[in-house]
Amino acid sequence: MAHTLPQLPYAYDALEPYIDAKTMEIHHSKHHQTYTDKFNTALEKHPELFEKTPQDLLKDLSQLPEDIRQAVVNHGGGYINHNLFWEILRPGQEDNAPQGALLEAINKSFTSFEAFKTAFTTEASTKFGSGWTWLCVAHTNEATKPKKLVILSTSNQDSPLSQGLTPIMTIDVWEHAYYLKHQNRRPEYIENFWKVANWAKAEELLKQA
Ligand code: MN3
Repeated sequence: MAHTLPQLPYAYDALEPYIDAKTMEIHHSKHHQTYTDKFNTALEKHPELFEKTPQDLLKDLSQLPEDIRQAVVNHGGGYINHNLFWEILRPGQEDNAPQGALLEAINKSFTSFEAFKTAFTTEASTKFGSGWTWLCVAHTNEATKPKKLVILSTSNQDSPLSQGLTPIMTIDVWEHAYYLKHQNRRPEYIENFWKVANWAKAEELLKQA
């Protein structure tokens, strides 16, 4: 079964004024569709891999056939990274902040939400070139509670799953994610991202990790 472009869980204009409708439409219907199509094209050379989840394929790159390995990293990564990105956005709120188990884990790992926000913003603003900045659960051998969280960036469409990390929040810092509205002003886009971050979804992903 070929992978399909997921429907957005909200309308293209639902994140206005923080993320504009035109950017959402092009990002989802053109960029994400292209990753989806090229991911399927790569897997068609080894159709048995359609039976695995894209996440499982990206968790162990060494098991992938060499002739499609980079295509799966690029387009399979692009496919699942955007799937996650749409899910961890939601219509904006001025006083948007994490709660509960997620806030507890953030406080434990970064001392406070404000310190976390500053560190994540710096990471996303200074990521050179195209890529993603992530909040991930770092897997440790012992059952760490609350779970240890880390901030990191990856280039291109590389997934943190390939590094043994589980992403729970992310921002796309490719220019296609913000150029129409913010042009070269990435910090302004990141500032707006905080208004539409879906912390409830991130907390759900934390609990599953
Ligand atoms: Mn993108």
